[in-house]
Amino acid sequence: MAPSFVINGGISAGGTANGASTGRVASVYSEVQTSRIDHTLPVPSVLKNSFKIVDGPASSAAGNPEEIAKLFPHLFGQPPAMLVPNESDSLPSDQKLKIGVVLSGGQAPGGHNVISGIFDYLQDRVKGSTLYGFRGGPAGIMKCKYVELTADYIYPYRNQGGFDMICSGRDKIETPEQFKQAEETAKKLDLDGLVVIGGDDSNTNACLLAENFRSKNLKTRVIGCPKTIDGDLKCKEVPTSFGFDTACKIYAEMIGNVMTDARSTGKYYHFVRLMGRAASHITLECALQTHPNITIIGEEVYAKKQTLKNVTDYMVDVICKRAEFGYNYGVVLIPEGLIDFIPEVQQLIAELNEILAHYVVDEGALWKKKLTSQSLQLFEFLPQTIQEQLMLERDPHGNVQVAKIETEKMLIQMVETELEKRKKEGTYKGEFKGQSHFFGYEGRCGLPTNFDANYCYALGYGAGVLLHSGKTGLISSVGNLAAPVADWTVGGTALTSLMDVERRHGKFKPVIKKAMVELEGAPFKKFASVREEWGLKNRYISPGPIQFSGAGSNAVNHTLLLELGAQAA
Ligand code: FBP
Repeated sequence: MAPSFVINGGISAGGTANGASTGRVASVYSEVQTSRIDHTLPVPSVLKNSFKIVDGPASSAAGNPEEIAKLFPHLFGQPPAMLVPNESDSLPSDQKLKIGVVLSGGQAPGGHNVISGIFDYLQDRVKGSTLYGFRGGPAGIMKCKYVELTADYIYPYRNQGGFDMICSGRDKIETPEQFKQAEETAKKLDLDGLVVIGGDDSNTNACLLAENFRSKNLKTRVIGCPKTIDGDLKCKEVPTSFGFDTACKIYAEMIGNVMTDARSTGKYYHFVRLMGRAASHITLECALQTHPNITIIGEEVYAKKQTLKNVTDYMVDVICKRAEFGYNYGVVLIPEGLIDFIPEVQQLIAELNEILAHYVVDEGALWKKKLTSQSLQLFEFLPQTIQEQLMLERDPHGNVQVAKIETEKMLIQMVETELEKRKKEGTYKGEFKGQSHFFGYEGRCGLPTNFDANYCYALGYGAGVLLHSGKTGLISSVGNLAAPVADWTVGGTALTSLMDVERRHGKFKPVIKKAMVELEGAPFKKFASVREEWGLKNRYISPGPIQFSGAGSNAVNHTLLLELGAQAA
């Protein structure tokens, strides 16, 4: 069925400026896509019947609570909320709500299901309500570009990957003028609530917006949803971010394939850089799923204060030992953010950030004089392509765009140089050919796994409940995820409780503390206990494509299971 559109702000959904619709048409879908649209999702049993909301104890912050309290005077200390079964519904059903939703930041499989969940909640429990989708990310809020989301409109996107239902963007609402624009939109649409589906930066922004609206006595409440394939937005109450499960399973399939390729030809070392920005969760999870010969975990490199030379030497040691066994092939996994974890490179990046924030970078390279001698030495040592990539414009949140830094190519060059040296010394007799890969965008818009499809729907449905109950400044939280969906818990966690302060663009700003790979955590420990064996022997696993029914279709990823204390299958 072709969707019926109600579009405002000048550009149609799916996005052309001339008003032509590029929205999805379910009639041209593949059989798998079609079967997924009509797939009925299981929901936590607490959502099926009557419930009430119970508040927990007052919350604090992840760090620097005094600073966070000053930055969020209206929200700091809010308790977590939990849905519990009740004899009758505790929320009014005769109220009509006007809710807005926005997708913010990078795509993550399942985003469309969050929107479906909010929509279905309003349809089921607050009939006559309206859901607006802000188009193109936070800029859609500021420019008041929105589409009214109807049942027909949402239908082709159910259980489908991508963010194209309303599209996303990386803009930030941060200046007083931008907050004013957001206020005007909230007033114009008479919004009761707004759901911000985003990562750590976007949820920080959601909290700032919630604080701002409350300080102005606006009725618009704001709820966040944990999105990012990177898996670094999590805490006890939010065990994982959506999209991580699907993205890792897609990359693991591809890694399994290159492993088989390596084994078949016996002549290549595949260097695979994996997305994940700062944190190495994706790399660690993919290693647990596939058993590569070499895996670098950025957080370990940082903790051990390793240099680029140390990392190269580790790789070369394994390659030399494998050559002695007659293996001149292998698979190496590298996290996207590795470069940012090496203390000497981190120092260089911090200095470059300050330079880029305060000075015009001149062609005469006078700016280089502002680098310390150690950083200048390192900068000059890096290949020119990497130098250029390090100087690229920061994203709107002040981060280096690690997706654009080709660390895998740099490491191949460094490994080659070291192997040549060892060959001359007579300590290496093998052959080395590196093949570089970057798996990132390939995993961000896949059809969501059963896990992500169910998780996102529950997150969206829960966000609807939180807004209906008048909550603001919370992040939708679904827990007990190792159990069957029926037993999942649903509630909200104070966004301020996830926050700390950090230096960005040369100033202190509130940020949601990124959850990095814990070296004392169960997933890393499991990996560390087996990596030596994987290095020398070939214990490759090829997980194959994501399944939606039958064997493995409901398998929860290793990271989540190990973190929850359950055994990975
Ligand atoms: P979010 O943090 O916004 O979810 O982004 C995830 C991510 O896929 C990172 O892994 C990657 O570094 C980045 O987006 C790439 O950004 P872009 O889509 O702007 O190239």
